[in-house]
This record gives sequence, structure tokens and C-alpha cells, in this order.
Amino acid sequence: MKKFGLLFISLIFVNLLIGCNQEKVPGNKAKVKKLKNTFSISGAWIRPAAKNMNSACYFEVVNNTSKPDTLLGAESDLAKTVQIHETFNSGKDMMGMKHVKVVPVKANSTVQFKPSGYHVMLIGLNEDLKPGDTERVTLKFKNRGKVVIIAKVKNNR
Ligand SMILES: [Cu+2]
Repeated sequence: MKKFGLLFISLIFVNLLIGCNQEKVPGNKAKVKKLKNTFSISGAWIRPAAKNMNSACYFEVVNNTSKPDTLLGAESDLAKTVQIHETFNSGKDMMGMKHVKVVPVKANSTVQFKPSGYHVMLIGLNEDLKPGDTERVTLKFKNRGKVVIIAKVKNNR
């Protein structure tokens, strides 16, 4: 019974969160409608770096649908090798990175790719990435297939 109580409270909490989000766009019902049932990638950016060096691409996967998905990988002409990485604390304030094969995206959830977390690692750049440039990175999802994102080259979000 306790579990059900907790679930119930969680649902109320989620409803409150959704309610708050909708209040941020007052009087704009069209915009609220548009946000529902959408699967999108937002705020994509890439750190500047010189040719032959490494860089990383960050973004948010916003899944406002009831269907989960899984990020299977990424591809881009920008670098010789493109991998999904996760930064983790390897102890004693040392940060490490590991290659992750898949990133689950639950229904009605947002997965952030950000510094110190998940990122698309661009290893061995084929060209200089300068602030102000816009570049393409393709994300491969299990259910939705390939999604091309346009990422701005800049120093931080
Ligand atoms: Cu990395």
C-alpha cells in the first residue's frame, strides 16, 4: 500500500511540474499544444576546437510523447570517430569518460547531454570548429531513426 501512496504522490508532483511549464507561456495555447506529443532535440552546441583535436556536442533530447526511445549512436563528417560518452567521477576529484553504447530516453522525459554528463564525442576533427559556425550531427534513435541536428559552435551553453 505504501508503494501506491508514493506513486500517487509522484503523479501529483509530475502534474504540478507540467502545470508550471504550461504557465510559463500564458495566453499562448497554440504554443502549449505544439509542445505536447513532440520529440525534439534542443539547444545543440559544440565546443570550438582545432583540426585533429577532439570536441564534444551537447543538447537536450526532449521527449514529450508517451513512447520511449533509445539513442543508439551518432555520426558526423566533422570527425574521424564519433561516439556517445558519459563523464563520470573516477574518485579523488578525477573525472573520466566512458563510451556508452545506448542512452535510454523514457516517455515524457528530457535527457540532457551537457558538460560533466552525456556528450557526443568528436574524436579527431576533420576541420577547425570556430565560434559562430553551425555544424550538423546526426543522432540515431532505435524507433525514430536518424535525426539531424544543427549545432552552434560556441564556448558554453
Ligand atoms: Cu568524451
